[in-house]
Amino acid sequence: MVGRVVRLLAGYYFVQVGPALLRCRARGRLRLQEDTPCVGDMVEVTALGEGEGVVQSILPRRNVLERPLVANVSQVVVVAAMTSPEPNLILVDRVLVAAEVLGLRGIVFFNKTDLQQRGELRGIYEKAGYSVILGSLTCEDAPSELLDVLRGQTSVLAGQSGVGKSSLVRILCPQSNPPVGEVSAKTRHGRHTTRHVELHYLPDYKAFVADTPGFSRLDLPEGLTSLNLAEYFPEMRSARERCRFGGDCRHSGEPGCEVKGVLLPSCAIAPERYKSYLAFLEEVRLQERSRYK
Ligand SMILES: Nc1nc2c(ncn2[C@@H]2O[C@H](COP(=O)(O)OP(=O)(O)OP(=O)(O)O)[C@@H](O)[C@H]2O)c(=O)[nH]1
Ligand SMILES: [Mg+2]
Ligand SMILES: [Zn+2]
Repeated sequence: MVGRVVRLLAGYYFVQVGPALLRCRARGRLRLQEDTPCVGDMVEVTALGEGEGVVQSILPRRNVLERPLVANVSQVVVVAAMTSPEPNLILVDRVLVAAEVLGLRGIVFFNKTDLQQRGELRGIYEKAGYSVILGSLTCEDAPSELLDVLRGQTSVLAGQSGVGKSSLVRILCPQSNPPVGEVSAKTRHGRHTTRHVELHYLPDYKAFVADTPGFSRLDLPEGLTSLNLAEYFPEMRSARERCRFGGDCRHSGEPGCEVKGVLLPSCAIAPERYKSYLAFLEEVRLQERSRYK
């Protein structure tokens, strides 16, 4: 039968097969192959009874998000907080670029509106075409907009430590009860409470949600070049045809550039997003230089 790997722990693969959770070892031959199962994989398992089983093979993957590592993802929900911790928009944009490279839908959830309201954050990402949800997890129910976007999907929650990823999973899936950590009162940083990726099944929504460890750094995905980077900023894609240099423009101040001349002055691209773009462009250029040396 076919199930889905939801958790790796102490050499065991926990595989969700319908409503049942099987604790599995990988079949010997599979362990020798380079490809070992990761969270999110669809696998062929045989049950041994008593909730145990053996993973026989991994079914072909639709995609793999590298960090956090989850296979067969349909969308990425970037979680940030209004405050505690302060939102790190460059980090949000890193996750969104990683989602774009895989062709995954990106959603931004700004949590902790009970602590601070920052309506301006919405526009930055809506202009780029992303769904933006502002809300709070202090009530018993998750924001309804969030429930709507999760339905039927495999969503990865990704973001800094302390933003409320596990708090959201607790509300969605009370029986799983993942640990939730305090945010340090002094530094207002989270404490890296979640240590492993774990997929939670929400039968009412026919959905999977991956809780993941928070991070404060994230490398850009492979495959970016200084000429294709703008393709992964949806609000900059239209510049490709319109820039004076067409596909040869890096949109960093060239004369006749559509981004500098039209998109930024008309606010079609938010200055915060352009700042991230320039920071990523610099990173990609450095990589290109060291590669061709
Ligand atoms: N005020 C307020 N606090 C919240 C809200 N959501 C979560 N918190 C608190 O924020 C803290 C961190 O929440 P977690 O759910 O552990 O954060 P996380 O993103 O899972 O963090 P890591 O596992 O470290 O990556 C906890 O003390 C939560 O109670 C919210 O909407 N408002
Ligand atoms: Mg957590
Ligand atoms: Zn340009």
